[in-house]
Amino acid sequence: MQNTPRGLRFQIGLFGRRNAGKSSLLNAIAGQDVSIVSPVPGTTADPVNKAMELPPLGPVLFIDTAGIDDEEAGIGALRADRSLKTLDRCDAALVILSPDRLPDESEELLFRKLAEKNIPAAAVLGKSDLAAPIPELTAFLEARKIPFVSVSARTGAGLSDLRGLLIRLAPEEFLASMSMLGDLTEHAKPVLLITPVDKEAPRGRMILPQVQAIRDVLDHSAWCVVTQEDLIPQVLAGLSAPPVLAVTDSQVFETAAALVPSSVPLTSFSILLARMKGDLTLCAEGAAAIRRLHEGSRILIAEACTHHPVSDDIGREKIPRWLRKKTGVPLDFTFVQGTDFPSDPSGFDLVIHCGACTFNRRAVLSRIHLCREKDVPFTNYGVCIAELHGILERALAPFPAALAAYRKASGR
Ligand SMILES: Nc1nc2c(ncn2[C@@H]2O[C@H](COP(=O)(O)OP(=O)(O)OP(=O)(O)O)[C@@H](O)[C@H]2O)c(=O)[nH]1
Ligand code: SF4
Ligand SMILES: [Mg+2]
Repeated sequence: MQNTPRGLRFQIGLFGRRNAGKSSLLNAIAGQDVSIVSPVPGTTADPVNKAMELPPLGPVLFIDTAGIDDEEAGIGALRADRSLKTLDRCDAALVILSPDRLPDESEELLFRKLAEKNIPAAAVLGKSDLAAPIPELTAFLEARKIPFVSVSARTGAGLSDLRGLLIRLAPEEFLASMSMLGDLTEHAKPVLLITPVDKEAPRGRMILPQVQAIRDVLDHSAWCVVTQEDLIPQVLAGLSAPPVLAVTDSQVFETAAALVPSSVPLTSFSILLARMKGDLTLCAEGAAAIRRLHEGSRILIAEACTHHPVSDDIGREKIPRWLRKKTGVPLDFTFVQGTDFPSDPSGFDLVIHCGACTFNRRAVLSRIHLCREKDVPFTNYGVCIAELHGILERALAPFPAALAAYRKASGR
């Protein structure tokens, strides 16, 4: 992910007066000393970039800047000016404020510029270990609809709220920028798509994930062959080179795994959707928690829409049945739909979420974040079913980070 081009990273500027604690905040988020910190105002003279992976959001770039209040004739004013110019490459801005006073002129100007440029912004009330925010300040921010969090870079308090806030600030283009499988294709090379046409398949058409996959292959100037599972050997024999990737419907994964050579990366449509909609690495890590379930473990099964359960419903019946079979013990299930997702999922041993086709990625990431902050493993139907059928390891092969997280969480 360190190789992600800068343009595909969510770029977040850290702004504020000198000594506000901008560099300390960056170091606290990064968990390492990236930017120099000192009690001397004006320590950061030039913008400092730090690219990192911020789960569950993905690749981000923080830009630490010089204080906007530096009025020292010449160099100081130039630094402040350069900080404001940094705004032009920010997708979002965090303004680090002192909690014990109202914003001064330089900070008000900054908020005005952010609004003019339409840059999503939030306030970070820093050094919360030293002072609580005064009511006038919170009223000022609420009146301007500027979201805020209290954070201490020294103790780490509030960093988790800050990560949640960044999910809310992230632009839609960034959240929706992940392609379904384009990054796994190669120019002019084939991809094999395996789609059974059984009685559950809709008559006369393909389902959306299959159509999306074909479109994505075409968008990336690759090509694909679509087949049912029984013709895999003939299709492979007819290709002059092996496919760079094979994607199968989960229902026939075992057959596909037996027929597609192990040298060809094989995954499922639902794994690709889990990656596109949420965070595959965290879902894979979460699925490893299935092995740790014990008698009476509490499992939350959450669906994003409020459809009426059908007979042998996947969420209400199939997954609970497979989980009981796998663990061999009675388990305690709770089912929620729509907006009933708990604001505090602590107490659950595992959360299994549906594919969330009615949600955008931001909503899924917010739920993942909520669980992560409470140390509750989170996975989704597709990844959970792959684990229950013993195929997750192979299906994760094209995603080394997710595979490594899964193996580590499984104690292997
Ligand atoms: N107690 C406490 N001190 C903090 C915190 N954050 C920063 N500081 C202190 O505040 C001072 C300034 O911190 P910096 O992170 O260098 O501030 P900055 O905004 O980057 O400052 P410039 O680079 O000079 O603009 C240092 O002495 C830090 O140790 C915090 O959360 N709590
Ligand atoms: S995957 Fe879509 S249709 Fe299925 S339960 Fe979730 S939101 Fe509803
Ligand atoms: Mg600094």
